[in-house]
Amino acid sequence: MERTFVMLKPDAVQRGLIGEILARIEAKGFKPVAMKFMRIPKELAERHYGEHKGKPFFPGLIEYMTSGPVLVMVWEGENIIAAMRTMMGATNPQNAAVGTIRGDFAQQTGRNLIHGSDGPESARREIELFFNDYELQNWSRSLDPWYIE
Ligand code: DAT
Ligand code: MG
Repeated sequence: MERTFVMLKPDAVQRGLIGEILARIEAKGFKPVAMKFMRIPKELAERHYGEHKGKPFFPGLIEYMTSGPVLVMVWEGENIIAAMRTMMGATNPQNAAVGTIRGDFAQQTGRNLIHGSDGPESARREIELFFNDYELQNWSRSLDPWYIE
């Protein structure tokens, strides 16, 4: 089963959208593997977004991501990396479809509420960056067969 790294960014926390967003992910049937409420140190934010270093929006992005607490998580499910990206919607909320998290709740790229890994490589890298092995729970739910045949 595939795993992905998800983060509710400082604006999601400040706006009181944690419950709303988690309800969507949970209702989909995805399984939580790890969760941590934390303030990201600058160096960690820079490593996480390393691919964007040097771009004009990078300093603002790091300032935003370190401006308050975030909820970092690992979730598990069928094809979950792509599925979470679909549920999140486009990076620019103005292009995000209605029914997606960014499409329903956000207006600007610089305040787009949520991060999700964009592929298996980045999922592995990001999970390792934020979590130790003992923080990742391998567990089974009695309802699992009602989500996955
Ligand atoms: P995503 O978060 O959808 O994976 P990304 O990896 O291209 O998008 O960019 C990471 C974050 O950086 C994005 O969520 C918000 C910020 N960002 C990207 N492009 C931006 C831009 N043109 N202006 C401002 N912020 C931007
Ligand atoms: Mg990305």
